[in-house]
Amino acid sequence: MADAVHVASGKVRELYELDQDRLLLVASDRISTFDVVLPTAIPDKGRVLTGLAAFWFTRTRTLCLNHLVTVRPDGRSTECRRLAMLPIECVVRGYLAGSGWKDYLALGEVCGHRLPAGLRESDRLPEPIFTPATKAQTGHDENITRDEAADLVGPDRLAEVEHLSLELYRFACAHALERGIVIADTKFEFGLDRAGRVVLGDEALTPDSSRFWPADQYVPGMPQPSFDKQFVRDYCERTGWDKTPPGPELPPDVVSGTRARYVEAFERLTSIKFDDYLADPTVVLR
Ligand code: PZK
Repeated sequence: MADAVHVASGKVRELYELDQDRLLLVASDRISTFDVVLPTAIPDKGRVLTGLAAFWFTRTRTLCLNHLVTVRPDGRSTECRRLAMLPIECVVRGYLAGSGWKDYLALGEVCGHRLPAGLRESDRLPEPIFTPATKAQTGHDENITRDEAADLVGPDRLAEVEHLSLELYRFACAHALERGIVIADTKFEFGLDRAGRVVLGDEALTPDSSRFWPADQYVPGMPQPSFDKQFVRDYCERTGWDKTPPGPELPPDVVSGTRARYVEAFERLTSIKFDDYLADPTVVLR
């Protein structure tokens, strides 16, 4: 990392430039909840997310080009191809949660998708829907219509990333459900390579870029527990924290329980022991 120039910071990740063509994406162990990064880290969270994203990139190579070059021996750093990122977030929803549920309640539709009447919170949708959003500079991403998204990337590009997003989601959703995890929704970010081809970038199909729910506890008609962050949310609610920064420090049992949930998600989805990943992160690339 000696020669890497820092180019950007996300809430829990850092981005460095390696050379003209390659970036290094480093996932920290920081965790955010209710949009606030907490002062306490979850050991190995960054490694779980990095390994999981690399696993999905490897498994979906035949569906879609992606930016993955390799995962470094530290298990938390992804070398990737530099892309010209498209200015939209490609969200796919298979279930009605978050802003999708809010928009459905207020409008009866989500991003121009007319939905059946009488759906309940967390219900599975008849078909997964593509609901693009803008990358808000500050605060929260904002759902946009297909027309607004087409104005930002062009109608042909939009049709292409919509198709790819739906294919990726369908594949991952089926794989995860067989392993007891509902991927309620997820966000993809695409870019263009030098040849002008659409390439999947960022992290994909991780619990930070998706809503993961435990399938064995799925009960529509109410909000669902988060597969990974529920202990953290419950603890934060118990402390009476007002959800403005700074967030509370987490006690050791919440930290260890949350780490165990991340590791469980990794092992269920990849069928690889997390210790084997720690010993050699390239196990997810085969
Ligand atoms: C890129 N981000 C978001 C992620 C941050 C910021 N392959 C790529 N090529 C060019 N740009 C990006 C990527 C990727 N991935 C991703 N911003 C630019 C981001 C993590 C930390 F600070």
